[in-house]
Amino acid sequence: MRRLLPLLIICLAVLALSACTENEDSARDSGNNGDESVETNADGNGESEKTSEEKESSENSESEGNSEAQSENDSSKTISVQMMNTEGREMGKAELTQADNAVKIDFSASDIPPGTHGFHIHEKGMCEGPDFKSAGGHFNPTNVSHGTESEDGPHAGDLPNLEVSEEGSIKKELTAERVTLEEGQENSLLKEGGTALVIHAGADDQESQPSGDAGQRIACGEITE
Ligand SMILES: [Cu+2]
Repeated sequence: MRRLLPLLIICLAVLALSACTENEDSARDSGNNGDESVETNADGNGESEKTSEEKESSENSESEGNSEAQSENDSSKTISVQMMNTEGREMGKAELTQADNAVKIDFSASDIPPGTHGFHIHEKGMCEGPDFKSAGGHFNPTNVSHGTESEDGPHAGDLPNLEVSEEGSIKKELTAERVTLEEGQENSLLKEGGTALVIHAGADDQESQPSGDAGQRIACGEITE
């Protein structure tokens, strides 16, 4: 037994050494794994940082968009409309501004036959002479009857007649109470394609359908941005 004892000790020492080496290796492995997992976390953090930056920038652009939309709906906005006669010559103009729940129309024109003329907002912002039929019918988003004398009326685009002087000129301020310049509204004059101001040869009786028996269109102006 005494002879075997040193051998046993050597064997035990070798076993212990090899066990230590294994532990060190495994410790190193686990250390590497640890490093990898740290890297992964770092990447993950980086991505999440980018995402939050993207969120911030998209929030900023959204808020910019809102402020633009607000400025578009600014009540101080004025739309200028040039009125053309059947020969394509400018004979008047209108300045449209947003009032509380209406649109104020500051209108002036010359070179019109004296007398009473029908005056309406038509549904398309396109004035192609000489008949101006391109402007379509009256602006009528709620699909009701024409004229203030109609039970089921008037159209949003119906306006009072124009009284033109012997000199063939007119200057008038009126309020269109059933329309708006605010975009996105059903009754907006600035809807897609716009709308148009139209003057007729005769008076509007505010009763006949669909347009007051006002006769031919003698002038037209596009209401667009
Ligand atoms: Cu008309």
